[in-house]
Amino acid sequence: MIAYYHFVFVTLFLLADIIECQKYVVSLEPVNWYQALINCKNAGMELASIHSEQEQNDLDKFLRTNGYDKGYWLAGTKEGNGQFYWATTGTKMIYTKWLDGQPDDAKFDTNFYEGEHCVCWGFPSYRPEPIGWNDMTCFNNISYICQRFEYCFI
Ligand SMILES: *[C@@H]1O[C@H](CO)[C@@H](O)[C@H](O)[C@H]1NC(C)=O
Ligand SMILES: [Ca+2]
Repeated sequence: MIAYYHFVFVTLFLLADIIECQKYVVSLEPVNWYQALINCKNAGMELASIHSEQEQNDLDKFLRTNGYDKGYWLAGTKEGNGQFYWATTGTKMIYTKWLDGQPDDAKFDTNFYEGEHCVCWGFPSYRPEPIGWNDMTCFNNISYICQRFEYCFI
């Protein structure tokens, strides 16, 4: 009997594929981009970044199935030369999913005409949320998405 149970356990283990998968958590507490970066870290996670169409679609699916419909900070920001990169991974932004007309580096009186240097998912004030990214003033207070890799079975 002991040998039999052992066999069952080993078989299940070998049949299960263990993969890395992304876990997302949304915070609806409105904070600026810098605070979002810190809050995710304090939660043992990272502000979300998107590196492929697959990740874009996964995150979109996550937001829709959980009923989220707002703008959210992502980890994208700009270097001095205007090149966008992901602050959490330090990597240049290669895959992008900008909304039509974005990034527009819009200059308003509310950002002291300094433009928009941080990246968010959609527009915080639009319903329904368009699918894509927008550059926004880093000091705007909006919701944000944290992510973490976890192991999961498929
Ligand atoms: C963001 O929230 C902080 C703290 O409540 C506030 O001091 C700040 O003025 C807000 N920033 C903007 C751009 O509304
Ligand atoms: Ca913009």
